[in-house]
Amino acid sequence: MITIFSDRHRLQSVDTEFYRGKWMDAFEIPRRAELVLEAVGRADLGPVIAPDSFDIEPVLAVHDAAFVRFLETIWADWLAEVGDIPAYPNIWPPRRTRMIPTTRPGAELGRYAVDMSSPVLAGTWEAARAAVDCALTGARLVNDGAPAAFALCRPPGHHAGRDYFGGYCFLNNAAIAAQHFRDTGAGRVAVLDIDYHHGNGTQDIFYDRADVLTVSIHADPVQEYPYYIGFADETGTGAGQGCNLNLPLPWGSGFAAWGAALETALARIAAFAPDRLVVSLGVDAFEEDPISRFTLKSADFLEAGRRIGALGIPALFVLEGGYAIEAIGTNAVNVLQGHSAPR
Ligand code: FKS
Ligand code: ZN
Repeated sequence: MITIFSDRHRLQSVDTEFYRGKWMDAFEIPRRAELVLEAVGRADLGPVIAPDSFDIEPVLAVHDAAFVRFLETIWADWLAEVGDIPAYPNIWPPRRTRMIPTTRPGAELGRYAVDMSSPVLAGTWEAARAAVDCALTGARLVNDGAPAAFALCRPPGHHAGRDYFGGYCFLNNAAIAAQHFRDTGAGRVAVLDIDYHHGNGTQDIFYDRADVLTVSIHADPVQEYPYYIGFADETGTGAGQGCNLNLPLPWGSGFAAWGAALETALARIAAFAPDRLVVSLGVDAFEEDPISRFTLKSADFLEAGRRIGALGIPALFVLEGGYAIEAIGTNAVNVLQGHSAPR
C-alpha cells in the first residue's frame, strides 16, 4: 500500500494547548505524524511518496468560499494587528447573531472557530493544504486502480465543516477526498470514521445527500468532544435521509462493543454498495490514549483492518487522531496491514 506524506505538516506546531482551563503540553504534535511514518517504514507497508499539488477547486467543492478565503488570509491580518503569536478567537457570536463582517482578526476567528484547540499559525494554511494534497493524491492512486492508499494527513480534518474549524482540524481531508471521488466518476461513496471522536464536520457536509454515506463509531457526545452532535437518531435529512449512521458508545467501551458497532457499520456500508470507501483513520480508541476513554488494544486495530478489507471496496485511509505517542504508529499501521492481509 502506498503512503502519501508531506513534511509540510510540521508547519502546524504548538507546544501547548488550552485544556480544561489550563495550558497543557499539546497532544496534536508533529511527532505523531513522524512516528506513523516510521512505523510504515518498519512494517515495510510499501512506498512513501510526496503528494502532488492540487488546485483549490476540490477544497471549494466542500468548503464555503468565504471560509476558505478566511483561512488563507487570517494569519496576515493577525500578524499585523497582534504579532507573531498563535491566533485564537477572543469572542464567539451568540445565537441569533447577524454575522456582519468585522475588521478585527480576533472576531473573525470567532466567526469560524468552534473551540480553542486549533490556533492559526504562520504555516497553518500551507500545512492544511498539504494534508488535502495527501488525501487527493491518495484518491488519485485509488482511482488509478490501487486497492487501497494511505494519506498520512496532518493536521487532521474530520471536525472541519463547510464553514467552521476546530478540534485540530482546518480543512476536511476525508470529505474533500470523498467529494473528489464523486467528481471523478464514483456514483456512491461511503465514509467510515473510526476515530474516537465523532466526525461532525464530515457528517454535516454530507447530511442532506444520498450519494455519500457517512458512518461514525465514536464516544457518546453527551460525554465527549465534539458534543452536541453525533447521536444515534441523526440519520440524515431530505434526500440524505438514511445516509448517516452514528454508533455512539459509552466511556470504557472495549472491542466487544466497538467490534459489534464495526459489524453494524460494515453491514450498512455493504448494503449501500459504494464504489469507493474513505476511512477516517483515528486510533485514539486505543486503551492508552491520553485524551480518550475506550479500551481497544493494538491487536484490535489489526482485526478492524481485516474486517474493513473484507468489504472489498477500493479504500482511501486518511489519518485523523491518536495521541498515545508510543503506539500511534503500530496502531495505524495495524489497520492498514489488516486491510491488506490476504483472505
Ligand atoms: C478540549 C479537549 C479536547 C479536542 C479534541 C479533538 C480531537 C481531534 C481528533 C482528530 F482526529 F481530529 F484529530 N480537544 N480542549 O482526534 O478527533
Ligand atoms: Zn479523535
